[in-house]
Amino acid sequence: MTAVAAVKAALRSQAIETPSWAYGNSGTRFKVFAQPGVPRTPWEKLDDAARVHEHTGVAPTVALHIPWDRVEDLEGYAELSEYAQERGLRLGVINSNVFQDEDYKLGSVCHPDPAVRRKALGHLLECVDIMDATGSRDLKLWFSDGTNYPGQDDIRTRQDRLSEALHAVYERLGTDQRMLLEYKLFEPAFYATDVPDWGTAYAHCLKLGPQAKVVVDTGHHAPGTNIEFIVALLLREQKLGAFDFNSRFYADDDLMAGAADPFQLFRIMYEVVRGGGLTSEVAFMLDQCHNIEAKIPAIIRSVMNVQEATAKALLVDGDALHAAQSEGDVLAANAVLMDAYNTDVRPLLAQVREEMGLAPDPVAAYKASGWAEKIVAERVGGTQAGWGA
Ligand code: AOS
Ligand code: ZN
Ligand code: ZN
Repeated sequence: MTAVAAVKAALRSQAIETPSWAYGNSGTRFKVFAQPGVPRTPWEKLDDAARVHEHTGVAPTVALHIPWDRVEDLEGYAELSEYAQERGLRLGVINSNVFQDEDYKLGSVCHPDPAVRRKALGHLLECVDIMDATGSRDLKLWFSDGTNYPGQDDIRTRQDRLSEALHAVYERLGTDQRMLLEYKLFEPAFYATDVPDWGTAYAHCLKLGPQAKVVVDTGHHAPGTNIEFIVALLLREQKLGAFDFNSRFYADDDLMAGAADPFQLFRIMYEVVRGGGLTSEVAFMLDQCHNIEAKIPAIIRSVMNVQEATAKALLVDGDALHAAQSEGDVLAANAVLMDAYNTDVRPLLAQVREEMGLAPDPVAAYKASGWAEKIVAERVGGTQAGWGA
């Protein structure tokens, strides 16, 4: 296989998971701007996700969020999974939610009250039941747990409580299932988050075993953090389970992946390629919200941004880079990387799409499809999906 053919093959087989919540209404704590045509049910979210996959060819799975995508019972989840399959999709990562109940004011699995901890654990275990029904491999755990004031609760005891819950969930996993632990520097807790960084997530996952992996959400770091270093290290330790891609200017902005800092996304994807992480062992998910822009084309654009960063990473001339690095030629080594980054990969990706039988420009194809007008006309009445619904 020629080098270009190998790059194309890698791009064809890449899979980017879209989040069900990105299709619903979202906003900031100041205002949620509702958009016409937004899905009212998990089924309608899958209809929209199918459009993203139809036009990009690389977004075959959809992450669910419980309870935002709650259906009647376990049979309902199995039906939802069939519905997805009929549309050429599969259900992906199950996202748990132990942050939206009154009971969780002081935390969930780290809460000082054992009854609240039991309730939170019950939800996490229920999510594994749902995974059994949907055929999902991964459970994503993000905890809003933390404290706002020094002394509010005992930092170390909270780690013990966290560990206890994680072990209980781990034991419940089937042999082919995994749990993905996400970290976040701050928010909603402002003094001490219980899983604030990759080190904490890694330490817990290491103790749990091989089915526990770390999720890197690109928006969850302090400004200036070298995220690609974290990626390289986690891959080396076989502990990188997934990405939540999005981009940020300030904090957890959840803007379109690759929009604010495409160079950072390239550097991350380079470490993924370098570390052999471009496989199904790493789930490449988007975790974004489209507050003011049209949702489906924004998701398509985000998928394309990840593809572009991946294509550039795949184009890095490994031999030339290795030679320059071995000779200690700093400038030449940097130039190899920059050459790849500065390559316009849009024609290559257009070609890849045409070879897959797709239109070369997915956003234009979506616009021409009439789907946006159709959903505005048809999705009348009912309650639109959105944060907390
Ligand atoms: C929260 O900040 C996170 O990024 C999570 O990944 C969260 O689970 C996701 O946004 C769905 O609620
Ligand atoms: Zn996330
Ligand atoms: Zn986040």
